[in-house]
Amino acid sequence: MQNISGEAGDPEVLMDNSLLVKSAIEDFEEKMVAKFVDEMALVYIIGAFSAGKSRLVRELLRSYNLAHLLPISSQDRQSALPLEITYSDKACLKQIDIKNTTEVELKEYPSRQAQKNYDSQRHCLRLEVPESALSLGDVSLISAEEGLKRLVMKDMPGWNSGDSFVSENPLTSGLVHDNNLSLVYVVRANGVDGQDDVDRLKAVFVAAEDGEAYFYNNVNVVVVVTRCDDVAEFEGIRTRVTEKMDRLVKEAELEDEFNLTVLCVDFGKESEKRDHSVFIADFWQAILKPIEADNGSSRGASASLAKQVAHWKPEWDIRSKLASSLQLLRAAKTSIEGFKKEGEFILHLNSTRLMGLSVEQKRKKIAVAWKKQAGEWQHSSEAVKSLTLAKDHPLALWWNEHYWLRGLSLKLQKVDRLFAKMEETVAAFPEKEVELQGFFTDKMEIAYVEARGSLFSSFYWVGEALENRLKGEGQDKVVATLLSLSIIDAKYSDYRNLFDVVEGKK
Ligand SMILES: Nc1nc2c(ncn2[C@@H]2O[C@H](COP(=O)(O)OP(=O)(O)O)[C@@H](O)[C@H]2O)c(=O)[nH]1
Ligand SMILES: [Mg+2]
Repeated sequence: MQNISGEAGDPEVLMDNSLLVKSAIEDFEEKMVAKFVDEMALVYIIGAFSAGKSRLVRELLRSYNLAHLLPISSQDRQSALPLEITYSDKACLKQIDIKNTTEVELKEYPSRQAQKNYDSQRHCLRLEVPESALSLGDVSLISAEEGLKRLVMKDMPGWNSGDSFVSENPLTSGLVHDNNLSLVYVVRANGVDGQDDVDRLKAVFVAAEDGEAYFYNNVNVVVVVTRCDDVAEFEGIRTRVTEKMDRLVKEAELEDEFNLTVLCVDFGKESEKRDHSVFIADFWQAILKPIEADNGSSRGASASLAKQVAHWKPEWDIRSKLASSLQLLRAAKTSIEGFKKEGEFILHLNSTRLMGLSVEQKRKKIAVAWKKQAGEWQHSSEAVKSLTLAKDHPLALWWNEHYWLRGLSLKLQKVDRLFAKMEETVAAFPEKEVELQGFFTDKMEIAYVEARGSLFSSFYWVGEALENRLKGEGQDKVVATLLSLSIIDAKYSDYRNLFDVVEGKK
């Protein structure tokens, strides 16, 4: 999955600032990614027993090395309970009691014998995998609910080829859901021309036409023809499947709302571990077709993340706090620039003009002249504190602790200290005759250079860059820019520190 930090496995050694920023961004992403809503898009995988349904699931998920959690695919009838496959960050297999909505985590895929102890109407297995194709982003399905949606594929127990379809209701007999994204029909190459599955398919199409089985945007059917061991036959098989489907669809009067993809594949022997990456990519694309338009630009983890950020509740809007932060930085800049003018800390005052005054009067006069030059400086701690984000804000760690306010308060504290030092120095202005400019240069120069250097560091330029770039921008862009700049800034300052250490400056 693509993420903003985008550098999992980066061989480069990360240093302090980078580690802080990186961990804070990961924390942010974790908080954002977890926002899946309950609404799901369903895709049933149907077909006769031994057509290759479970094998299809195994092949789709093979790269995750979860062999022990995957449905058993063999010549024997294996599946008794329906298996749901859906998205989660972490792989796991659960057995769900639909009625009680309870679930138990399983260590391995249960044998058919073990599955038989449970009623297939009431129980199902659910495999959760970090396959990004199963995470749909914030697409709109049937409700207007906002949030990330998951795709759920259901590997249904197969039927015996040749059995006629007796049940009147394809919904209760597990051929189609009442609310579908797409339907996957798996058939062996040598069964394509047979009549075995015709009644069931037709029942599905009729239910779709009636509206009993709802499909988002057209009835999208993906036919997976397995055991197609001769590439030369692909074209012919595709044509025959298409003609057959067209005929059934026409009989169900569904032809205007029908969308078909036929994929031919030979999975081969399991032990061969063939590469099916092209087939897999085609497969995901085919079942996601109904939400393609909605999806196009918004799919992918970072795109959906942007969409979520753009829809944050008003209390989470960081833009005004950001603007206040930048204002503080600007005030610090103005103060530092006024602090020393034309090379002097107390311009427009010299020893001659202090002659004849008592020490209190001298100090008072210096204080007034200095305030006039440098302006008022409010100690920064209260102002920074007021910019803290609430603990439940997804960016809280990044903003409050690891980067933004940390950087801001470090800079501002230097200015605080500089002003405090100046006040002390003025208050300690000596009774005896001293040359005014020389006295202040002596006492203040080092602190001043340090505060100035510290303020005008990479963090300051991040603020400057933001100021120019983010006027009137949406929050998603603001957050994305902030996070990317923080990565660059952290890296830069780490290298800078390292360089200083090597150069002996630290
Ligand atoms: N050679 C070959 N074997 C396949 C193919 N598809 C499925 N099989 C095998 O056919 C058997 C039945 O498949 P399975 O997935 O269990 O069928 P299901 O009943 O539809 O779930 C298993 O041994 C699979 O490995 C294929 O394309 N080529
Ligand atoms: Mg199976």
